[in-house]
Amino acid sequence: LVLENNLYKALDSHEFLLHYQPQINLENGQIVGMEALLRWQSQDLGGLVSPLQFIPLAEETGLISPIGEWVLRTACAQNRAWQLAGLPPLPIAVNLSARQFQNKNLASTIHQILKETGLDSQYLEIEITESIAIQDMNFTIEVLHHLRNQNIQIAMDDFGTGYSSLGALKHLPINKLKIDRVFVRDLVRDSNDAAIIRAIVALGHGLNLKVIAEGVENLEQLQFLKAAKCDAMQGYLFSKPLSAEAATRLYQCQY
Ligand code: G
Ligand code: G
Ligand code: MN
Ligand code: NA
Repeated sequence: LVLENNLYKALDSHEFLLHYQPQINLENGQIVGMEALLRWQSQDLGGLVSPLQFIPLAEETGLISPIGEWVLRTACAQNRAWQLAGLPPLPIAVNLSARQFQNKNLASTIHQILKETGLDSQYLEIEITESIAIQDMNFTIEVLHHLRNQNIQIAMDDFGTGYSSLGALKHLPINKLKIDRVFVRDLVRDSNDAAIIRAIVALGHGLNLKVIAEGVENLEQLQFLKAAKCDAMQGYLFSKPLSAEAATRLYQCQY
């Protein structure tokens, strides 16, 4: 209940912020995108609260709707600011929760935010999970087509941990698979994980999708992924999620 009361106040008191984690092309080492990750700097709770702790509550209370809009607007505005500063344009990835995805106004909300911020739609990437996608397949396909028709990029997050059948994947208008970090974690020691990653890369490329691996923490993992022809990676090895200022510095010094 304390958490709930605090969450109500958090938007008005500007306690939310975004961190940004770079995504790296495995062939040339360049930044190819940024993922926006929500943080709550709570006065009353005395520190940074993880989205794992408050997204479920935000969903239950309906607060996810204004919070989610704030995330989309802030991420798009930041990306536009980077472009206006002369940095090479990159997509910014934003995570969507289940309830946000079910909101009938999602496509028009996003359209409005892109217009407001002046960001070209090709530089916004929406991340959804398999569990969100399979809740109502026909609805999911319809929403994703709406977004794709606006030229927004779609990534399937945490790929491999959910239930989406390969048949479902065939019908989803997506651009990218994000290999969940559970497969990356032990891939050097566990030949099953290694085999699963090779299979996901082959599957993705066969379907004309980009494939990115999450949770890359060491050079052995990086080398394996490179050899497996995975397109990109994200993880502590290159960078943790960074404040807007730190992400900007990193972005600037790469180009
Ligand atoms: O960044 P971190 O590891 O703390 O994120 C924990 C979880 O919270 C991840 O599953 C991530 O996808 C999710 N998350 C981070 N930011 C957002 C957000 O803006 N919206 C939603 N719905 N989930 C987010
Ligand atoms: O569910 P999603 O993929 O959106 O979650 C992304 C989360 O993973 C981020 O919140 C980030 O904090 C976390 N993360 C990013 N890189 C690494 C990593 O190399 N190792 C671990 N353990 N977590 C990571
Ligand atoms: Mn994500
Ligand atoms: Na993920």
